[in-house]
Amino acid sequence: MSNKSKTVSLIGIPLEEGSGRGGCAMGPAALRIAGIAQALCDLGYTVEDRGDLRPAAARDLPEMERARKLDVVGAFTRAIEAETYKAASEGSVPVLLGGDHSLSMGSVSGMARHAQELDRPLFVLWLDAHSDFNAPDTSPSGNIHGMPVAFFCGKAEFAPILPKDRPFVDPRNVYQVGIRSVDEEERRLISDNEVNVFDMRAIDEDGMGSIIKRILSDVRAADALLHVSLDVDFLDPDVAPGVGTTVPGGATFREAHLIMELLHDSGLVSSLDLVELNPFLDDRGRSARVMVDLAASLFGKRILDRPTRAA
Ligand code: 6HN
Ligand code: MN
Ligand code: MN
Ligand code: MN
Repeated sequence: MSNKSKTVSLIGIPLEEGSGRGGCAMGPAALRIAGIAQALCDLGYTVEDRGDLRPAAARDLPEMERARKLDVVGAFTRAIEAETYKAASEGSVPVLLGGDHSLSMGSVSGMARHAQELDRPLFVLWLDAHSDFNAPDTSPSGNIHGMPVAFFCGKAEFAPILPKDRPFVDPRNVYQVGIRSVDEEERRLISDNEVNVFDMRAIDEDGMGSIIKRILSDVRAADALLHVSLDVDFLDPDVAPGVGTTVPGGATFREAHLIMELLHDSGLVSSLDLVELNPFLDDRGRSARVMVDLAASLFGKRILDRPTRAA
């Protein structure tokens, strides 16, 4: 992504039905007001804002008690999968402006389809307080934003949302960083499926830089595309309070920026989700601005120029 002649496609996802509360639907507007387009423009990219997706609820998808608002989330998943796939196929970097985390069911699935066509694997870097690996039958809440990773790995049973021939992501190619809240059943699922989890203790012990460099060398060795999914609650609530599922003990401002700086230098990132921002809970736009600033670092904003080293 160090090629500054690249096009970035902003795709607004005013989706909050996966989160069980109101507010995330205002996320795309807040990220735009916080200056996401200008920040990327200033770095030399061609920025194309594709507006907001607003699909009608899918009538073929039933309301499931353990997967609330499946008709809305499923309709979004279909629209997001198609739009993300299209933007990536056209050679641009899709940036999803969320919207709750159920949007990643679509964005990651769309990137998996794109990667399959290139005959390359898709790796996912999941920056979150939560593993989001519940299935309808394990979820304590029934909120689909706790299930996207299980969905795109083909491990969660829903009514059929995407066509059967769509590829899943290998859970062993999913790297989760920042984790500090995992439900009882979910704990067993992530370990049975061999998801790579770096919890907050691992970060405390080994340091963020060395963990991210290890992950990036795996991605490079596999010649994979890398999708990055950034949940606001990855950050410590003191840094970013504008989210419905705050968990204490999260990443610091600098830890998060270091990840983005290393990701940029790696040149490996193909696509990005900015999710779970709830402007109704934010403190005068602070969390929206932090998310935009992190995106800018991922796209090449830096403190000082330095010789690029292999990550
Ligand atoms: N997120 N594990 C909890 C649940 O309801 O499944 C919380 C999920 C949070 C989801 O923050 O994107
Ligand atoms: Mn760059
Ligand atoms: Mn999440
Ligand atoms: Mn979360």
